Amino acid sequence: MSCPIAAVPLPVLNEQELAEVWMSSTPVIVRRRNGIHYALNGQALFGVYRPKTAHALLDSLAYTAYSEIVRVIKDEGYVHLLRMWNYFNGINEDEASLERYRRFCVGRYRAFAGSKPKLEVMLPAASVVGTDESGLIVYFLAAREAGRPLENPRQISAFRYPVQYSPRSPLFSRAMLKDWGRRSHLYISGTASIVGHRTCHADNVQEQLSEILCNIQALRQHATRVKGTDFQAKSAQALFKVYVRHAEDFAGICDVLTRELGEGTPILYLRGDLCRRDLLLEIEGVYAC
Ligand code: 3EB
Repeated sequence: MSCPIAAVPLPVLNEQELAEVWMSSTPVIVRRRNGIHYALNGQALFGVYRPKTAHALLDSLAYTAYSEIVRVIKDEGYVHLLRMWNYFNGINEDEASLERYRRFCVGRYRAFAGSKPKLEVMLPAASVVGTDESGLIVYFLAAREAGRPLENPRQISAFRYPVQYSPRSPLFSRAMLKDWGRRSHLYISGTASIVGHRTCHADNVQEQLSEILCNIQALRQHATRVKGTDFQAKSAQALFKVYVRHAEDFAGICDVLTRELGEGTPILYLRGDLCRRDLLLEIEGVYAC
């Protein structure tokens, strides 16, 4: 069976097409179950979920997605979710009087709260991005052995946000630290211009970008402190994905990021919508050292 592919319908803004590839240095087994196409290698399980039907409200689709994912990783013995990527259309549009992002949060909460009583200590890092094409797609990385979720000292944990953002809290952690033997990875969630729980610089994309870089810097510092591994080191490798709401902001963002992160750092730019209407961009990444 061929390896799982997550075809995410977000336009690439880079001049040269880039693809994200998760590779294993040990042999991989590929399986398909419950709408999930997945690969496992003894340490990690990478999976892609697509719903069989789209005829349901998004909370119900998200509930089913997360329930099926949790069932598969438990059956396979890769119970620790490290990182989730979630993409669906109409993220800021109302569906039966509730914004679809909030419906997504409600469904995810119901699935997680049902399977994880002490969820605050084991939530995966995550990204949620809006597409133009219809449909839900979730891809994820899970492991046999737990990682360590991290919160951002500059931000209120999303699972403690006030109720104004969603009737059920967004269940994700700001980052996930994971040891893979000799190497450690730091998975950074989709990071926005949010300090405390509030959006900052609602109408200024360059200021949002600076705030995001501060948030990511704070996470790296925090990870270095708790782990003793230097994610600040020059030798740490990094990869980023940038979601941009307005394609016309791409050039200005690209200029600054190339300068800040260095010419050699791979950055994939995608056109997508974000969880709050006032968010103009979000950045996620992986550090390895
Ligand atoms: C935020 O910090 C911005 O609901 O899983 C970023 C990453 C955001 C993940 C999620 C939401 C999620 O609240 C939005």
